[in-house]
Amino acid sequence: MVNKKPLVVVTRKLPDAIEARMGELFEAQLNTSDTPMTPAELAAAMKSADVLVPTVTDRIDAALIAQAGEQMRLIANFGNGVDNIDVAAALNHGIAVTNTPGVLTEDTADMTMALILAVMRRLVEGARIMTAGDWPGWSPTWMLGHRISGKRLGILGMGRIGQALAHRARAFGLQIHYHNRRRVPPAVETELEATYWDSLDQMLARMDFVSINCPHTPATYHLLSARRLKYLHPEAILINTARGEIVDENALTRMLEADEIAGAGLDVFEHAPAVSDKLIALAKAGKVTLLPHMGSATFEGRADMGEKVIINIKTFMDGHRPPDRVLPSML
Ligand code: 8YV
Repeated sequence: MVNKKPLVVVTRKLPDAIEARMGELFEAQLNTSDTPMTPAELAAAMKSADVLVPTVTDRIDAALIAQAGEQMRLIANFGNGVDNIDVAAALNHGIAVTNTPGVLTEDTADMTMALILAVMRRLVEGARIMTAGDWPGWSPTWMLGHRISGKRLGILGMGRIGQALAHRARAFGLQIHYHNRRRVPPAVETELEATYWDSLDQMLARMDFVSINCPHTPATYHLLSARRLKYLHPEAILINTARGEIVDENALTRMLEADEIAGAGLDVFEHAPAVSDKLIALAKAGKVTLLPHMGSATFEGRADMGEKVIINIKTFMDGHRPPDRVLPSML
């Protein structure tokens, strides 16, 4: 085993340069067609590979992990969120888990800001009018949106992405509020002029925009439940670039339909890739902006994520602690 290259099964097509480097370092089994692997194919990979490189689209649950062969030692997730993996089951099985934090922070924060702008200034509706050739000409009272500057933004989850969003939002004149498991250091609060809310309920009731930037864990599943969503006022908009499961999507949809909330910008969905007809109808009506999980979709971001995956595998296989180990305390 010492000189043998580890068998690394990669579940989806990765950037060419990353695949090429993986081919040099490892016995890499790539998925050049990018067809998502079936549960049976994933089980076969768990039985034969030393390392699995899954993505958000692969469900690595306890039943799958139970089928892992003894040689399987590392699940090196291509992605920051690890809610696609039963981490506790993996660790119990003696399989380490790594992720790719830090390198998609700025891109995801950009996309969050983009969604705030899109919803408030009706960017998608405007662009659609132009591509349809339907512009009747300028009018003083047509295609009006709402001013962003001076409004209150409540950030749910003040980690790396939440803080990167706060920096951007301040430049747009927004007032920063946040709720987090732990209060951030005073120096960060001072720099961002951020107001901490111990009570999520109370924060929700006072915000113009709420952005979800926390990970999806058992503790954050439906954190924005039907009960909590009711705290939002009718002019508020909700932005989600984290995970769909954090919001009760049915309850949110009902509130949007009933005009109990003004709009939403969603990059993630509770049952992705399925998106409900009701949400699509709301998007057609210009009430919500929907994106296909594009938060970290930049060439640079995906290359950096791949590089992190390689470093995690290489470090681990060389007998060292990989830089991005996922520990139970992080979940
Ligand atoms: C990734 C993400 O594209 O990293 C994450 O947690 O949500 C996305 O930006 C995806 O997870 C890749 O697996």
